[in-house]
Amino acid sequence: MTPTITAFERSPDRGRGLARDMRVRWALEEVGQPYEVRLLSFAALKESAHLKLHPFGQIPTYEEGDLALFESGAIVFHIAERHAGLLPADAGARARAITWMFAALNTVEPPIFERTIAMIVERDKPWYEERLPILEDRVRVRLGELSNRLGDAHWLDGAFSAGDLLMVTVLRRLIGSGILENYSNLSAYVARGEARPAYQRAFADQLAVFNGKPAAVR
Ligand code: GTB
Repeated sequence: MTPTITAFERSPDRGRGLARDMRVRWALEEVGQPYEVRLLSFAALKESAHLKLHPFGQIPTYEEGDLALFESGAIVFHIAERHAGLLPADAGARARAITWMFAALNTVEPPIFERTIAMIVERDKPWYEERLPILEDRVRVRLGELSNRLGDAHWLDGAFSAGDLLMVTVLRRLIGSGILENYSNLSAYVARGEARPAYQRAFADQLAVFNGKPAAVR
């Protein structure tokens, strides 16, 4: 059965692949699972039809027959569990890859997201100039730790996994910030993820939505 995901009809990132449908698209491309996309306006996110699928009125969602999921991490995990290619077969390696999925979403993404939100909604507040360096320091602490662990390795734990997929999408939020660029191994890690053919296809498809061009037929 072909799954359907939801994405922004008009992403505020202008097709830079920063919205969280990108990680789901990428996972589906990695495992070779075709999918359909239902595009939603901001108003439609908060309408009852969508709220039945997503209690918080957000994208992405994932529908496959009777199954409806929300939360990009849970969706990527579901895809990785049902298809080969995103989680190792060995039980220990699989548990470690899942650990990296949680680390990406629970430990690395929060300080990055907090910085982004502050830059969007607090820019005109009197505390902004004082608060931003504090938030950026928290990001640097996490990146330093992650950089130390990655070292010269290509991926976080052996072969590319769903943990890397999520971590790369989380770190991409910092491209151009001048922060990520201080960690050359992390910049190279992100570039390695972006160079994967599955990533390229997913990126082109979400960009085609923004450009109003039809997605490639495969
Ligand atoms: N924890 C949830 C998950 O991982 O699925 C969070 C989902 C989420 O934040 N969805 C956002 C959304 O639907 C889109 S991705 N927001 C609308 C709303 O809450 O009303 C977040 C996002 C949005 C835009 C950019 N951008 O333009 O750069 C980047 C990321």
